[in-house]
Amino acid sequence: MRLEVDDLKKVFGRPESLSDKPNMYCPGCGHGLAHRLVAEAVDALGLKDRCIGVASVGCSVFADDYFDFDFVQAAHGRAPAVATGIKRSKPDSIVFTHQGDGDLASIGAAEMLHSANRGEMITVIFVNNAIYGMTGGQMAPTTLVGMKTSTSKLGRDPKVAGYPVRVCELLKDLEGVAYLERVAVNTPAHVIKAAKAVRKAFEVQDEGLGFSLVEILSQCPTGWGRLPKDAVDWVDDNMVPYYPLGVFRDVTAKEQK
Ligand SMILES: Cc1ncc(C[n+]2csc(CCOP(=O)(O)OP(=O)(O)O)c2C)c(N)n1
Ligand code: SF4
Repeated sequence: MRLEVDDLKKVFGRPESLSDKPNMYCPGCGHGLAHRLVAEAVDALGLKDRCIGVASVGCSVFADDYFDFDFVQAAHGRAPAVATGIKRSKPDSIVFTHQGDGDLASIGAAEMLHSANRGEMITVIFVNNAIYGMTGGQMAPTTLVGMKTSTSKLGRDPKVAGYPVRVCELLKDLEGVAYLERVAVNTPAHVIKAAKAVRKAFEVQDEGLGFSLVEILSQCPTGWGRLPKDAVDWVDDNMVPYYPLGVFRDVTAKEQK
């Protein structure tokens, strides 16, 4: 059968909320996938006109360039504080931060913890790649025990550097938190689950239920010194066992983990 142009149906395209610009991430990086999932959720829920993003400092520092709605740039670690100010002054807006693990769990640990504890009506997209990607692959609070980085050449030693911080586990008992899930973007099946989690987090914010955070285990092939195809396996083999995937808190569900 011969197909005519009119027979062809578009089944995949750029979400409206993403700008028509190439991103600057390394091949195989998970940040771009996280952006796409946010854009898809915002479009699906019809939130684009009310959406305001807060970019942090790290490889995603140019996040504002990749979305087609308003964006603010926060200083390193301060994105939840900036998001709090925006949301409180514009309660009808939908506000989210996009933060790496160095940004969120190290210099920004206090902002993350207290905005969650206050139940700020914001959504945090937390991209955990277990390393400081932008600055050259230094050890982050989330770096795994034994993992080699440019500042832990022999592997992270917990006697010296402590243990990797599990953010979802840390936040799950705070009353202000409405939704917490850890997902990954290293396989198609994980991306599908991640898309649902991101959408749920935005729904929870739109319904005014409290603070929501989605932790996305993400590949950093460059920082890890691995090929993109090996980096996706590394997530399953090394990150998922220490950072289990799943819902940690969901005030809309009867049972919590
Ligand atoms: C106050 C301050 N301290 C340190 C830095 C340097 N710095 C820039 S990005 C970054 C870490 C980024 O790592 P992460 O948040 O994990 O994001 P990634 O690049 O891995 O996505 C650091 C320490 C800075 N910009 N400002
Ligand atoms: S260094 Fe890592 S986090 Fe940064 S863009 Fe490259 S792959 Fe992504």
